[in-house]
Amino acid sequence: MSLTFPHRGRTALAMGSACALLTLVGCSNGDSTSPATTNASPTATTAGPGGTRIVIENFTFSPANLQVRPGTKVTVVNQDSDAHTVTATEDKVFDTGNITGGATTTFTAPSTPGSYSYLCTLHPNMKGTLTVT
Ligand SMILES: [Cu+2]
Repeated sequence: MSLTFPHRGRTALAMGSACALLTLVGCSNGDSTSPATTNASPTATTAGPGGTRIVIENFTFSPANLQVRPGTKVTVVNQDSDAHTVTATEDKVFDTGNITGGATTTFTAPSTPGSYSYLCTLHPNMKGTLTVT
């Protein structure tokens, strides 16, 4: 049974170094978390062109004049409780149809540059302009 004593000694040493290693690993993990969080910001900025949107609130389109690139997907958020539409005045080159209160929809901007006025067919006094450049 003479082996018992040296074995206990080694175990105590191994545990000591294991604790030191865990501390080091814990520190480096904490550092690597920060750059990952920073990377999320450029991704959100890249989504900008796709994040183009018109908000309808209090029977008003906002912004009243939205500039987009040809073929951009435009999101329309209806924050009113009434239904609204975003309908191009000329030839209905784009038309969301009825957007029920609180709903969100999308339409694709024309591929030809120009200034497109639109209105809400349910409330024709609601007007806006989509400028494609
Ligand atoms: Cu309306």
